[in-house]
Amino acid sequence: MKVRRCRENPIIGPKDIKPSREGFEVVGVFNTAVARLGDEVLLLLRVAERPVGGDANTVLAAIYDTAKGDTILKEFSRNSSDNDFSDPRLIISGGRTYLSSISHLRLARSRDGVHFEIDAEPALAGSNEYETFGLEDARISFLSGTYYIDYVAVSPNGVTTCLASTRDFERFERLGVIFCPENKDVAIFPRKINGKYYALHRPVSSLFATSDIWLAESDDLICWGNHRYIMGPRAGKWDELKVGAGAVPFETEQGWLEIYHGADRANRYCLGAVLLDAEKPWEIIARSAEPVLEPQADYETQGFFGNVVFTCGLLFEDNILKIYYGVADTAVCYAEIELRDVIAALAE
Ligand code: MAN
Repeated sequence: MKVRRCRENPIIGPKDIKPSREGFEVVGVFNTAVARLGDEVLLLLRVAERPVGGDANTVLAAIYDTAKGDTILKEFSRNSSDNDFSDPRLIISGGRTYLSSISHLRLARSRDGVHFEIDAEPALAGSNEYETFGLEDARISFLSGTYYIDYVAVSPNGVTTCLASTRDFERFERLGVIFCPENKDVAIFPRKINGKYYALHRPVSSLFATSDIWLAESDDLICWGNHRYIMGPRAGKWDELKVGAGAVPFETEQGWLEIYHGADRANRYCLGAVLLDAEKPWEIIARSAEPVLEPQADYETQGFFGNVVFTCGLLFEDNILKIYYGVADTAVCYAEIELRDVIAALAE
């Protein structure tokens, strides 16, 4: 696959982001949504932060407290056998799972799509019982004049997907939980198909340890039904462990093109392509045998959680996929791939 990685990659890193409050440090900025507004490219970045101040004995984590209406700190002892820090993303303590960082969504603007001005304050941050562990991995779908933002809301109640809307990226309206636990990687199609809204989503079955892509339909973007299984991992391949929707699907002459992510048993995340029928998006026309983008550059293989490329959005312009993607749960990168190369890969 001919991938043109931006020479300035990573285009946004933790050092470019002002922490949302004193005493916090930004540990990652990644998995960004993208939209066009006028002649600007807008990103809704996932910014992951943690409190400064842990030491050899103690790990600190931040949690949004609904009763206090503020973020509080929780301490975990490194010396307790009850605490497990083996996955850098998680803290398992007394049988309960916490996140090692708390994420919010931050707006960034650019005219050239590569150099961004980043807001000093969050656009959307934890503020209710579904968001106490943060907001993650937004996707933006532009539907009849309104930008719909779906994002992962994390709390002890589970990993849910919520919806918000905006027309100007200044005022946001929260529209509540649209997919209950455990469900993330929701990508809403950017137009109605035969009178219905459609979304790809990724429910997880803990009993069978499955993480597959499903399709749902809706009349109002809030209530989703008629769920259909679309596709799952493929044994022995780069997407053998789990798959999830990545970017918002876009239309080509051949059908809807979806750039999704897949992980293998070593938790190496790559991007692949799947082509869905234009009128019946539950029908797969073709799926790429090999990844279209895989962790190869240093900034993709090394970082907070290495060997990860992960997209929540791209711009499809002039027959080019302009992909914004998170690397190693650490930074934001940009790459371009010609549509014809993706179509060729689907035919292999
Ligand atoms: C996974 C990863 C993390 C994320 C949690 C909760 O462990 O994607 O980055 O924080 O899920 O969504």
